Amino acid sequence: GKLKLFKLINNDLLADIFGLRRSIRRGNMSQFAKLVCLGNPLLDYQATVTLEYLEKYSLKSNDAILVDASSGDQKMKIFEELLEYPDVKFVAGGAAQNTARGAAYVLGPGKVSYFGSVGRDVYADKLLEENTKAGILSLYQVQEDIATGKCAALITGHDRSLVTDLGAANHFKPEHLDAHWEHVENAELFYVGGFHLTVSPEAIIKLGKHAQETGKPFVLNLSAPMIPQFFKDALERVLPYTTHVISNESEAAAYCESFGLECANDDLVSIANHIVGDSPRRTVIFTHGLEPTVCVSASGHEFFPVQPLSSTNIVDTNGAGDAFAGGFMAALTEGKDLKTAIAMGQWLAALSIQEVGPSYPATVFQF
Ligand code: 26A
Repeated sequence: GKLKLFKLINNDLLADIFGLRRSIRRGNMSQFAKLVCLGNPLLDYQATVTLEYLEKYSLKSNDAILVDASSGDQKMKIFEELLEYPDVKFVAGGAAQNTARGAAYVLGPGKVSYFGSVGRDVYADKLLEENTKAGILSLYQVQEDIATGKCAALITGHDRSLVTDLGAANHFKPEHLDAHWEHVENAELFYVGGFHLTVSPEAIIKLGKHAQETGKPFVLNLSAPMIPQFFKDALERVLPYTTHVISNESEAAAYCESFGLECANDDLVSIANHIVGDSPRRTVIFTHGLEPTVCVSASGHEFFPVQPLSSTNIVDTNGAGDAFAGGFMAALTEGKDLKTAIAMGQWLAALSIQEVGPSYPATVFQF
């Protein structure tokens, strides 16, 4: 297994990663992380289900939706039903938190911190433990009376349908950033999950303004089709602060429709150009499954082919996009160029796809 994983890594990239690791060993640890992330911390309930099960709740096989726990949404039953599944697994989730773990996996301890809101419960203990193991500094806001958020990751073949009850994650407040502002001031770059647009656009804008004033990179992931579809206004308020926007092809299509673009919804270059707008410094990166990654900025567009993973090596694709962003952010954090950042994103995504859930192999750097 490990040897196969190594084959995935091209030599330059390997040298690069070991180069990074060496610099970590030499470097002195600072109490502030270079990369600061913001998102919704969730615990994933992951299980393989049938298509009939998805149909019962009118779920699409590859999608992410929100449930409203307070309105008696039938889909809340999913969390109880999954407890009866023999293969149900509880894994750390939350899209931006997965990305933070991915970046820390490459960068080593002390380089990544993460803001989000959790409850005071065993779920939060588990998430904190996973973050700590990964070398992330967790800057959680803790809600005394609201449970930590959860996400049912319903796997069918290579697809995953994500059903989220945000819980405590929905109560993150910008004031929590103020309370830890020294971590923001000492950061060198930021990563924000688009999913957080459903929670606190104000918190995102607070970080975005700081990034803009100080000239630090500010990276936003579109996260899911529902973000451009149902949170268009919030997205429009946040986009001006972004230096990089990461998205996949289905989020791009949703953007195209939501913003009423004239181009076809699979014309990724035109859609990306619209997001770049008249910004001289914004880069848009569209992943496209096994198709080449598309990269667009004011200076033009480029395609970066993906090395396909054989279908037998695919365990599940839950978190693949988050892992791409993790590798990409690790490279940006180390000041690497765009080409290297995309290669590292593709590489970490391939590693994550071979693990259960949004996870990374434990032993890839050791024999
Ligand atoms: C606001 N919503 C719906 C969400 C999420 C989410 N993370 C933050 N906010 N819905 C699903 N996820 C996470 O996405 C990961 C896979 O990309 C899941 O927790 C899962 O780990």
